Amino acid sequence: MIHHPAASAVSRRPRRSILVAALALLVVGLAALVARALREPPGGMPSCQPPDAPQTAVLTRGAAQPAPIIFDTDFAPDVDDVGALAILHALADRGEATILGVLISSGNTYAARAADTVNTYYGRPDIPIGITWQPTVAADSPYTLALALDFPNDVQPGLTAVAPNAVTVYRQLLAAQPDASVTIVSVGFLTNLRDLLDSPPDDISALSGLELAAAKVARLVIMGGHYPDSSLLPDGDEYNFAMDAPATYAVVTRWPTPMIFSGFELGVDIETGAALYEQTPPDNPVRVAYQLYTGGTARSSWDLTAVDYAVRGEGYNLCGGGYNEVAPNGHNQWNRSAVKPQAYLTAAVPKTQLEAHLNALLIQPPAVSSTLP
Ligand SMILES: [Ca+2]
Repeated sequence: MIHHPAASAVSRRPRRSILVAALALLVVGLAALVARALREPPGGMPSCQPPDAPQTAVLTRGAAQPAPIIFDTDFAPDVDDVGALAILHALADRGEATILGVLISSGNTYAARAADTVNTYYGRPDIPIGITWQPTVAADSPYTLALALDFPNDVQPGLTAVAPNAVTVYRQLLAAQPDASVTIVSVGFLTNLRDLLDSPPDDISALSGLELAAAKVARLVIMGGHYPDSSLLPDGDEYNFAMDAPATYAVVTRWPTPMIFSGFELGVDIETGAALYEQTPPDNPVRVAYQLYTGGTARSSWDLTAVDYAVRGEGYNLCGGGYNEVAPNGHNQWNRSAVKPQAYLTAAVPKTQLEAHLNALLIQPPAVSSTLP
């Protein structure tokens, strides 16, 4: 458990007069009220302020069914990325999502092939996959090698770039979609999205990356940060936001369409994956990844909650009335001094209910399984 820091000590002064003391108390009280109005204190007052009706309409305007999803993932350091991709396929099998592409934000050599293994297992072997060619985070993994080499996939082997450049794939995918239609779910580093924003017009599109995002992306759902304040975490560091902090800062401050954040605190105690070992076959690559990562237990569901919200939207509260203020070091804080088209998520139902729902998606057999010739 993470505990918020103790309330700061109130300094004591010699009593000059009751009037001075009363005035001081009044000033301190007013200052505290102003501070509380501008930003939520750690562990403090009502943490979730629902967005008003116009903001809610903006934040959910891209929630069409089935949701066209681009999945941006580090797919190496932790296993919840594999679970998130698995439930995205399960939701696609239920007719609730369309998977446009998978983009890898880590430099892990086998991540692209491992992701293609999961896509192939679920009968979608031709989903476009891109990977950053200039990774900030190399990212070792206990499972990508096994998923890449022991299962069917058709991403070419190699020790350098094994898949197209993520920025190129992003530009191709977005240029081909209707305006204001795409939901991007980012569950890793914001490296690719920063590089997309920085991309110039090219043969794919006459629009810059920033213009493409503004035109095509309805919503960006990000697993990253801690809400209402990352100072609740050790050193204020949430992994996804801290590992490529300049990219985090660039994306969260410059992204041109609505953003919804799923924070560390939402997924940490929603533990899923143990059902894979008993209720799915040994040749399920998702089960193998969880086994290799956890040794046979469950794992927190940070990335799964982001996908689940992006596709279904049910079971989560939107908390708005402000914006996500990110520092250049990746620390974040919900700031109520201005309202932007942004929100963070909290659970609207008991977390055990979300756990059961996510586990059911994880063990759902592929609707159509395909193997390579
Ligand atoms: Ca991740």
